[in-house]
Amino acid sequence: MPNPVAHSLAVTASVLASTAAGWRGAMQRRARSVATDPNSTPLPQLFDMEGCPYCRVVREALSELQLDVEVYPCPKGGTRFRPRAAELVGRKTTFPVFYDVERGQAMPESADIVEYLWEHYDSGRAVRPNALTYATSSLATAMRPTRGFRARPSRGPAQLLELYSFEASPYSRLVRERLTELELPYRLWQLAKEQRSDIGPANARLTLGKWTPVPGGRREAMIARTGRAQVPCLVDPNTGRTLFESADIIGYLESTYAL
Ligand SMILES: N[C@@H](CCC(=O)N[C@@H](CS)C(=O)NCC(=O)O)C(=O)O
Repeated sequence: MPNPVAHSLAVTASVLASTAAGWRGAMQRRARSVATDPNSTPLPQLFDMEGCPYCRVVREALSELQLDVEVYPCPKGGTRFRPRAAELVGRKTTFPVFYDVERGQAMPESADIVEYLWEHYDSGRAVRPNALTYATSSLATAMRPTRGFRARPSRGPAQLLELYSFEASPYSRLVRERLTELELPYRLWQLAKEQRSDIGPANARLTLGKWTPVPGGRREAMIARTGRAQVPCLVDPNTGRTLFESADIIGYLESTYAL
């Protein structure tokens, strides 16, 4: 388990990171909510690192589009998935790299990826990140300058882990940093807010009266599967564990996969 004081400071820095980036990637922006489908395959693949501002811009779009992906972390010094990213692009590449498995199309360059995502997954709307998007994303990285960038020794899981998250979630960021550093691949289930009453921590939602999830939406599906609608939530099919608290998840990843 991380030291509680250090963890609280990390959460504060992560809140500042999300604030710097204008809380992009907190609300879904599709015309309507799309339910998560654990059986939908093949999912697109993202080769990224949590601390990279260019990768963040892509992950924000993925959250807002509610597009679930497989994430293959490629931290600096990482050896597990970097070769595959280079093979897909056909040369040494920068990150992020997005691979649309269904269409057999791989691409680097965050602005091109974001444009592609909105065009192909949201009925053709043209959205391209601008200078302000990148400046604020870089500011978010500056709040956690040493995390989610460099590879550390780890053992790889036989099956992909699963993470419920949305890009602006400060607690989820801390978990994604560890997943990056330990080069642990995961299915990312998007849980961006679907309605105003989803805003706020899971135990203190900004709603008067009883909170109910959007019918047929992602929170409803998550509750049916895990019993709660709260991020981060890590499901590890390798051990059968489901964990909800960021400190517990980080402790679990360290003790199970770090070397
Ligand atoms: N113009 C590119 C820039 C991407 C970029 O420079 N990414 C850095 C990480 S933040 C990178 O891949 N560096 C080389 C490396 O890590 O091997 C984009 O928008 O995607």
